[in-house]
Amino acid sequence: MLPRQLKVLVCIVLTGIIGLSFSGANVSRITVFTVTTDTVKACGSSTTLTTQNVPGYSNPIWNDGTTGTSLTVTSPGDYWWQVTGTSVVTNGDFEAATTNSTTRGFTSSYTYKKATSSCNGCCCGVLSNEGTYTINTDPHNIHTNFTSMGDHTTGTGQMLIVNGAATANVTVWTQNINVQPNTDYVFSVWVTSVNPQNPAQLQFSIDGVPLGATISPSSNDGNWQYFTTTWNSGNRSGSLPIALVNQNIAASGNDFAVDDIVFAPVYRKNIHVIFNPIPVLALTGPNSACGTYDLTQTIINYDSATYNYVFTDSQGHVITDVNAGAITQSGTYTITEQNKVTGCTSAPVTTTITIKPNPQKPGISPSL
Ligand SMILES: [Ca+2]
Ligand SMILES: [Ca+2]
Repeated sequence: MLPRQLKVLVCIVLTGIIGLSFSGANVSRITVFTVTTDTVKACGSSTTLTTQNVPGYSNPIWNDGTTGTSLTVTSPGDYWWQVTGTSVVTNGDFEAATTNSTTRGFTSSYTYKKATSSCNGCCCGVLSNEGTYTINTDPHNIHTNFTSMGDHTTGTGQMLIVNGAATANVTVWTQNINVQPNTDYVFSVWVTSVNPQNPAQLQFSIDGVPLGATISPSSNDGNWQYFTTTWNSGNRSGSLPIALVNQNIAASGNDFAVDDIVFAPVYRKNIHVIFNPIPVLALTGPNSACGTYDLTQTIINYDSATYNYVFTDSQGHVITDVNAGAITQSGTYTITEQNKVTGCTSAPVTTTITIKPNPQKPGISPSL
């Protein structure tokens, strides 16, 4: 049999090991310099969580998809916020020069068509054939059956416009990027159909490996939709190809536009929220006493082992000595109680104390 003290020590050590392994599971999912899970201990049933400033990172987003620097939560449990670093994609907004394949910044298995080129025998413009793409400010400029609309970046900028091929697994857009090890990245893109038939079915891929769910914009042309997935680099580093691959094999329709491709490191903080109850303080009263009064006597279920009590008089002065005989003046006194472990404090409660003078001893009256 282990002595009791040793049992307690073993329990503490085991608890520590379990705690460390839980934290370690989180570390693998987050950026190398994010190594902690914050625990927030709140009083009551609601608290507001706030993000930290992380230099070089912006656009905070929470686990429920809301954005902004704060989130009010009303349930205990696990939450996270995330900020995004600088995108490492070149020309992800397609605003750079387009006729130069170097400044275009990406390659494609589709055939590039210069938007201003002629297309002999084409029905509808330079993008009449499946498996072709260009970069332009309006899909209607390069295919008469494509909807006229603006880009996502500014509404007047350029976008990647694609007439999808009737072959699966064709790379629409790919670019080599440098990744850091053990870092979470967000890979995101804005996509819209430019023709309502057979919307595209795109997929993110990294180093040839498909990633995340299929990206399928609605058939509502010009409705830019956001698609995103995250990826942890693990032990990978250096240059890797990231890509958008089309899985739709429909020849009819399957026409889409892409804009604002982002691949950026993300910083995520996990937050574990615990709610502790707010103490409810109840007082007796009004009370009266002869000569002096002990303020602790007015507290129902007085428990100095669990709570710290703060007593103030009607002028707001804190009374440090409240035990027997402390109160000699009539008045309204205010008391709060604070749980010593959780730090949660009750609402202040007031009580009125009336101090009566002690009766004079018979025989010493000056009138006698
Ligand atoms: Ca753009
Ligand atoms: Ca098509």
